[in-house]
Amino acid sequence: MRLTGFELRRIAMPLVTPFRTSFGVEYERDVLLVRAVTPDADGWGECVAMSAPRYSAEYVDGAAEVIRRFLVPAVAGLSTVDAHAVEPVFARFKGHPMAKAAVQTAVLDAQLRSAGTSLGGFLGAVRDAVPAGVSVGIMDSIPALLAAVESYLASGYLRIKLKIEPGWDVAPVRAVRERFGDEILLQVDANTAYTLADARHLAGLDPFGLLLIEQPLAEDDVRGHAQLARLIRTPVCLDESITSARAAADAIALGACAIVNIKPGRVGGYLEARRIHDVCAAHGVPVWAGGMLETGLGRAANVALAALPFFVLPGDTSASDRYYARDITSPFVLENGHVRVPTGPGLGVSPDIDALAAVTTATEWIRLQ
Ligand code: NPG
Repeated sequence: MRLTGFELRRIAMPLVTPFRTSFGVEYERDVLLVRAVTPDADGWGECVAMSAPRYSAEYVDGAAEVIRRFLVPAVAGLSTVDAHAVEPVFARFKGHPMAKAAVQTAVLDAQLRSAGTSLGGFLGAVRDAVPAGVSVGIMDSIPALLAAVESYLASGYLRIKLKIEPGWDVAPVRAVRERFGDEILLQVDANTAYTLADARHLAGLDPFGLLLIEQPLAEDDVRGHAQLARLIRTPVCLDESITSARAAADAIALGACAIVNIKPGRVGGYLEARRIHDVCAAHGVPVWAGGMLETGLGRAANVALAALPFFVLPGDTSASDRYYARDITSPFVLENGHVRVPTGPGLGVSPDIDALAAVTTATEWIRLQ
């Protein structure tokens, strides 16, 4: 494939409600979109870095800089470009998986649109719809939380994930169980907010039959997670710590996780995400698809990934209206608690020109030839 150039487009997407996690509150999603332009097709990649480096070391302005300064020139040096070819040239630059994933996904989308192949087909999807979970932010009060959970359950979400932090953990979980019963699929996500010294406190979640506790300890505390896993009954799931297929294999070997969250942005793209799926499947470790408040473009790709065989738990693959009143693509909607896997070429969805224009704050064109 020959590339004409890349467009970097910044968009500002207002969230329908503020989203609070243990690392901060988001009111608006600041998204960097990468468009790979070829004579045959355009491909899109969504960079999931946030405005500030609070989930991981990456942030949007930094990702844009890495893309224009290092990644695009690396692609320009290739004689033929495809998603596999960019991996080794990107590997020469340390870190920045979200920036790499955005460019690689744009290239992959262009390649698949030219070939008429869907991303799901390319990755090995085996389902035409995936079960949808929803992530519920930290709230100001238990009544506000219960009202939010009630409305998500009424919309049909099949699994609830509660964001937790010290001071907002056992009580909200207890309240949700008391109100909605033991049958609902319930899990929690700490985004690294605890230390191993909190093990006894976290064991207080044991009676509530949670599916999992996600990333209670620091990103680099894999051994701590292995120790914690022996002290609590709730299965430990890793997110931030799983930065590659090798990291997944190591964490599994250490007994640090019983379940893995896969986010392509965190691991450098969909090819590595697929490898993590395969490593986990080989070890019998279930996986599920994470989310990072993606627009329809990123969501389409996540939903395709979530249709792989070993994604056995519902993902953070919510409907578009969980986050956005108006998405930039045709919206993903819930159908019996499921989201349909796109079947068209590439991502299978394209941005609506008017919707995209309405949220664009900056564009930059980088010509390759
Ligand atoms: O449904 O897209 C979604 C968001 C799910 O809670 C969610 N994402 O830690 O997993 C996470 C969290 C997140 C959001 C992380 C934004 C980083 C940025």
